[in-house]
Amino acid sequence: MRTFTILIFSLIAAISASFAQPVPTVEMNIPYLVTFGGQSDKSWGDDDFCQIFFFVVPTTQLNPVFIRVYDPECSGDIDEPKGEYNTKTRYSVYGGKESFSNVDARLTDPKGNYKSGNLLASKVFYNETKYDKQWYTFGPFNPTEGELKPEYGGYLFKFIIEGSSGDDGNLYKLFLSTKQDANIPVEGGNAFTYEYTFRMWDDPSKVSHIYPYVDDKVISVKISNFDWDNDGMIRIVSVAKNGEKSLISKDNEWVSKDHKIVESEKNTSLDIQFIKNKSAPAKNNNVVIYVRNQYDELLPFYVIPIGGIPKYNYKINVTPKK
Ligand SMILES: [Ca+2]
Ligand SMILES: [Ca+2]
Ligand SMILES: [Ca+2]
Repeated sequence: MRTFTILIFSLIAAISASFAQPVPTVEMNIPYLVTFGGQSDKSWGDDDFCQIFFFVVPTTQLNPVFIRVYDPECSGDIDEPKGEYNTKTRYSVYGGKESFSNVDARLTDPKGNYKSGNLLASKVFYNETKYDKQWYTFGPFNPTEGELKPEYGGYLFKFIIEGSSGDDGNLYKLFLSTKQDANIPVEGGNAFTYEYTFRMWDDPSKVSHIYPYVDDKVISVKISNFDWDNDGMIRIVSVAKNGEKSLISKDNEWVSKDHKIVESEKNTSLDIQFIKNKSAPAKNNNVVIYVRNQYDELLPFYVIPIGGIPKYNYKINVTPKK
């Protein structure tokens, strides 16, 4: 009976293409995540040479899961060289108690005990051409090896990407899969981070999106971004905001701006849009972004936005005149 149940779950997962968990997703329209080697120049667009994602595996997932990385090495056409490719990138998977709960795991900078929890798998990639434009698979992981956090959707797996050495930019994508050798989404799965470092498209007509979740205690958000290279604008669309502009950074600088959150935006996601400069688009633009609430707590960015992609609702925004 148990085998039969597992089989049914697998079938459901296999046909649920709408629950895709590529990171970044198609909707986000972000070409690649990026992590630079540990001796890189920060002005190339990565402030700390480290990225942390949490994969969410619902408790209904009984079969093992895999974390797959596209183009894990740093060489070839996709990546960003400075001189010769000499960058090493370490990918590590953590689960168990404290892997998420430890506060150090949820900071903008890799400090303290951010590698908390049980190390489940780890591998360093250099410039091996056999992994160029290929997928590498971590796992299998039993869902219960993650840290159980029902309020975040199930078992959480921490995935740390660190540029251990070198000075080049490693571009890559991720996928939470039920299969070792294919990208088959986990039904009801998701992924989130507290700080994104990603590559923008060169094509000025392409708009990228990220979706911070605003819970019911948020009354204002502070959006911070690094090294945007003056490339157009960053704006917010939500149920109550129709393209409210945030501040944009120049080369190698951080800027922040506060935005008020209204009642109707609570328990929804914001759509932060990255719109390139049409006449002078920046090339190879890497950018870092995070969002804090009025308590200075970081907001999670879910790849599949909680409550869906927000649409501006004109009626909500009309405030009656006194
Ligand atoms: Ca180099
Ligand atoms: Ca790469
Ligand atoms: Ca940049």
